[in-house]
Amino acid sequence: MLATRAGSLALDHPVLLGVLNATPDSFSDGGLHLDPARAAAAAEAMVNAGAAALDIGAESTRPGARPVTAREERRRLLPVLTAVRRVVSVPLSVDTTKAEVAAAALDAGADIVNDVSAGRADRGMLPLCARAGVPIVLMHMRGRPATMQRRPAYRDVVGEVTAFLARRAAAARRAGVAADAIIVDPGIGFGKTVAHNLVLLARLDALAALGYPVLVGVSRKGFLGTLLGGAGPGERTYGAAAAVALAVARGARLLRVHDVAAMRDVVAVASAVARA
Ligand code: HH2
Repeated sequence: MLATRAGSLALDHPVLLGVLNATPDSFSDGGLHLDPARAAAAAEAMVNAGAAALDIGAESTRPGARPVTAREERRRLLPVLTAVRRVVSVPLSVDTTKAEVAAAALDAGADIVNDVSAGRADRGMLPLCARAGVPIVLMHMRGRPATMQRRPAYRDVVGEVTAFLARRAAAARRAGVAADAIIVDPGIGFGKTVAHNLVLLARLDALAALGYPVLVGVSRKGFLGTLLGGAGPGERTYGAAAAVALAVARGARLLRVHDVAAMRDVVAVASAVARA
């Protein structure tokens, strides 16, 4: 179970985290949800379609993305977050690597921090989550978004990613984050080749064995396009469905997705089979 200020997520069944990007440049939904009213409508639709929580970000982390300042990130994020908070009661996570942005988001009604740098980008992040008593997602990334896809190399990608997340979880606990407020994520697409992404998904059980709930984000990502012969982000839903189903079978507890209605059915069936 994951306790948040907006209620608990019972993670005995996998749940969906709907993605809402308040960015002009996200790779699949850039520009769609910068307007607070449109974002709020999209948030309501995702919750009605079965999202147990929503993840709101204002800085794209797609390969090659340029970093934005904390000021610009707050300027994009806060009106959207405030509008979404007014219309939905599910837990909201904020996708940011900056403690200043996370703190402002927590004040505006966010309940969870999703840090793709696992607390490395800003040393204030883990202490902030500890003080606020909010859960944090610790994700593995090799390098930074601007450069992470330049020749990613590992000797043993599953071992290295698992060891990294164990170290970051230990750092979070040293900073005062409760053990049951930690979520780990292999960071599909973050400094990884297609083969790395596939083996991480195939061996997700190794990550789950750390004992923290595992979050996986495959939705619309580039490795699906490669496997599907060059399909664009909007044509990757069935491919994502296969990856989500297998991730659920290997122990994923939170699935970060754009296409909530489709993935609700995928998760319902995959988790029923996994538990049979
Ligand atoms: N993927 C993206 C962004 N944030 N956070 C976690 N924990 N795990 C992920 O896999 C993950 C993430 C990238 O997807 P998206 O938000 O759709 O695109 P962009 O980074 O271009 O905004």
